[in-house]
Amino acid sequence: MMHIKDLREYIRLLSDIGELQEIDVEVDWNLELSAIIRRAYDLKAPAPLFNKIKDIEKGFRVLGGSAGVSVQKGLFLSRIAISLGLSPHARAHEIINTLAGSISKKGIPPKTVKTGICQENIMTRHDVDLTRFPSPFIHKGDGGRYFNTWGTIVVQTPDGSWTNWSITRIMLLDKNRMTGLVVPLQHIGIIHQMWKEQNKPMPFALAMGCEPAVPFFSAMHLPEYVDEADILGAHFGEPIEVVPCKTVDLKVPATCEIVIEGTVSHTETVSEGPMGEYAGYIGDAKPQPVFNVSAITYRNNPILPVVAAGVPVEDTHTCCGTVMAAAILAELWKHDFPAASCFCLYESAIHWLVVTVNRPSHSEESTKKLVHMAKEIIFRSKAGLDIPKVILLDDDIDPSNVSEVVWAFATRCHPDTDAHFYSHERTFPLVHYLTVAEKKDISSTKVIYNGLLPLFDRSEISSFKYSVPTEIQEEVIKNWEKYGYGY
Ligand SMILES: Cc1cc2nc3c(=O)[nH]c(=O)nc-3n(C[C@H](O)[C@H](O)[C@H](O)COP(=O)(O)O)c2cc1C
Ligand SMILES: [Mn+2]
Repeated sequence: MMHIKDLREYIRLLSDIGELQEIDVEVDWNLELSAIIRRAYDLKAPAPLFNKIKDIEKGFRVLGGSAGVSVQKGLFLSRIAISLGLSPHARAHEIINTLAGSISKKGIPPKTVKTGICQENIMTRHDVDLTRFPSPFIHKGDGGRYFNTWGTIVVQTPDGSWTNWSITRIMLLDKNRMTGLVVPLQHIGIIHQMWKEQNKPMPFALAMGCEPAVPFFSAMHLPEYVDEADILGAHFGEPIEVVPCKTVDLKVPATCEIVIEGTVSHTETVSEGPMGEYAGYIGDAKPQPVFNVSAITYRNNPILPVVAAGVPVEDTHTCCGTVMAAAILAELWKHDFPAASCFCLYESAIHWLVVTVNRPSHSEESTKKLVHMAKEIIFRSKAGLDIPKVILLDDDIDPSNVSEVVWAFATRCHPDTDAHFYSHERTFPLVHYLTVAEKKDISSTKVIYNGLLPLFDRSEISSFKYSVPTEIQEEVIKNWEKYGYGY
C-alpha cells in the first residue's frame, strides 16, 4: 500500500503515468475553466492543472479531474486506485473489496504535529479575502461562484467526542462569507443541530487540496461517532498528520493546500445555489447557513481542486460511488449476507447499486430471504440512504461492468415479480426525480430488482467465457494476432 502524503506528490505521479495535462495558457475562472474540466471528463482525458488563471495572482492554480476516469488501456480507474494507495492498474473489485476491509478494521486516530505546510501563509481578520482564490463559476445557471467542490469540512460535536470529515459544496458570498449545503441527515447537519441547541455557531475548518485519499474518506458514509480520519489511518496502517488551526479549536491535514477557518451560523441563512449537481441537472436554490470566515491559511502557490459536477462520469460519481459501494459491502459482510462484490455504477450517476451474490442455495425461499435481507441492510445503512435502486445479480456478472449489468438486468428481472418496492424509505434529497413533497419529507419509494434466476446455470450462457471450452478459449487468445488482429 503506497500512502501518498500530499497533493503535489499525487500530481507528480499522475504526470508519470500520462494522467496530467498542465495548461499554461491563461483561462477564465468564469465558465471556461469548468468547460475544460467537463470536456476532459467526456473524453476521459488527463486531469487538467491550470497554471494561469485570469485576474488571479501568479502561482495560484486549479486542479480538475482529481478522480476522473481514464481513456488509457488498463488505467481506467488509475486516479482512484493511486489515491487509495493501490496499483494504477487495480480493478474495481480490488478497490472496493480492499476499502470494505479497511472499514471493518479498528481505526487509527490522526497524529497531531505542531506545524504544517498548509500554514505557510496566514490571513486573519481584515486580511481575510476569499476572492483572492480562483473559485470558479462552474455551470451557466449556478447561483454563484463555488469555492468548495472537493475540500473536506471538519466539524466536531460540542463535547469534542466526534470529529467528522465530509465534502459538501460551498458557494462564495464575499471576502469573508460563504454558504454551503448543510443537509439535516448528513453528519454535518446532525452536528450543526447540536450546536444550534446550545445556541452557538458551529466552528468549522475547510481543508482543500489534501492528500488524495482524504476526499474519498470524507465522502464515505460511516456510522455516527466514527471519525473518518481514523478509518483513513486503518486503511494505510498509519495515522494521518494533522495540525491545529489558528482561530478555531479543530485540526486539519497538515499538508493540504488551503484551509478556511470560521463558524457556521446558527441563526443566519442566505440563498444557496442552484448548482449543477451530480445527478446531471441544475438543482434548487434554498436557504442555507452563512459560513463566517475568521482565517485563511495556505501553501505557497496554492492549488485549489475543482469538481464540475454533472452528467457522468465525473469525480462525484467515482468518489462517492466507490466509497458507498465499499461501505455497503462492509455492512453486508457484517450481517453475513453472501455478497461477492458490490458496485455503484458511475454511469447511473450513482443511482444504481449492483450487488453480486454467491448464493448458498437457489431455492425460492432462500432467494426471497436474500431480497429481504438486502433491503434491511442496505436501506438502513448510512451509505444506503443515497441509493434508490438496487440490483441483485449472480456473481457471474462483474458489477462494475456496465455492459454485463445492462444485459443481466434486462434479461433476468421479471418486470412484474422481480421488482420489490418499499415505500417511505429515507432518501438523499438530491436524487433528481423526487417530487417536491418527497424532497421536503426526505422520504420516497425505493426498489430492489431481483436478478437472481431460479436454477441459474452458467453453462446456459452463450458467451466467450462460458460457452467456449477452456482449451479453445486459450487457443484463440494465443493465436489472436495470427488471425490478423492487431490488438
Ligand atoms: C465532489 C463531492 C461533492 C459532494 N457534495 C455534497 C453536497 O453538496 N452535499 C451533501 O450533503 N453531500 C455531498 N457529497 C456527499 C457527501 O460527502 C457524503 O454523503 C458523505 O458521506 C457525507 O459525510 P457524512 O457521512 O459524514 O455525513 C459530495 C461528495 C463529493 C465527492
Ligand atoms: Mn461521518
